[in-house]
Amino acid sequence: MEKENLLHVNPSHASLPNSSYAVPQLPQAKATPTDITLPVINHGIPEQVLQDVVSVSEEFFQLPAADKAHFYSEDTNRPTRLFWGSTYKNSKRMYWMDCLRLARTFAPGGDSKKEWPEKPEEFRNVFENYTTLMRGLVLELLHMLCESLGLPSDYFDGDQTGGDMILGINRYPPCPNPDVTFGLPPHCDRNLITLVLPSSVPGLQVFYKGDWIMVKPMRNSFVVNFGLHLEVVTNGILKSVEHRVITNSVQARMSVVTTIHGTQDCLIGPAGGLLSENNPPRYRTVTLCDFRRIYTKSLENPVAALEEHMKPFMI
Ligand SMILES: O=C(O)CCC(=O)C(=O)O
Repeated sequence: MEKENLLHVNPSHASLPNSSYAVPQLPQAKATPTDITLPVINHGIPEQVLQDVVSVSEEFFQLPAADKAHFYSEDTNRPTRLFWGSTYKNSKRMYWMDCLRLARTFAPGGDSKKEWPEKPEEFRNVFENYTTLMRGLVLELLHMLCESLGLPSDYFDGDQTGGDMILGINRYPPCPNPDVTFGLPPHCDRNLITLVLPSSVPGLQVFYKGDWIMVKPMRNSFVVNFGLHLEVVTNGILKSVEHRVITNSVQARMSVVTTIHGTQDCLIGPAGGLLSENNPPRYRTVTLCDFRRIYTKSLENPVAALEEHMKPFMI
């Protein structure tokens, strides 16, 4: 697989259809651990905004390689970068995807936009508007989750959500051999919560009760994945869902993934309000920075089940 080839590939998947969705029903979060993926519908983000996000993203990938080459980097510390074939530094395997990663800071005085692509012309404005709206939506969702769990609704306001918002604009070109090639391998998101804006081409699968279930793309909706940070804070009530992306040989697929992060030094541990004699803490409290370092290190060991990587944090 040539880097140059993937950087040249033109997307061919259908544009996002237009319609709206209904409100998510939270599971009985208080009662039992929950491992599901939620769709968010009636989210209030105008359809035109979503269409603009999809079209400028497609246009970006269609640019000549020379316009994209300087974004290409394998340095995982670079907040805005274009890469292909792998998400994990230590992985020896390559995957059938291109990704443009964008960081947006909401810290006073921060201006991450200046690092973003200037082409297509509308790119920066479209994503500045989108990330602002997405922050509002995510905070609202977190408030709802907290109410459903019996936590103060502002539990995640502040440093728990104070890190950069990281977007992954993923493009999976048609793959000549989908039977042996993943778009993305099975993984759990490490951050607090993720909202995926999928295209109409299926490909995202979640692991549920021993089977890989295809997530049916819903028009103008977001798929919500709970991250490991949320799993720890909820003491395992909201489990991070293992998911992967499969490829197909006919149509390119795109997804725009919004991830919410805490500040590096924020503490991740079970929320006191969820603990009791019958529900003692299942996870240790660590800084986000340590959580990421230890979890990433653990991924270097080839073990069977993903949940093994959470062992260093389990009590
Ligand atoms: O492409 C998708 O639908 C999901 C992508 C994903 O899981 C990720 O970027 O971590």
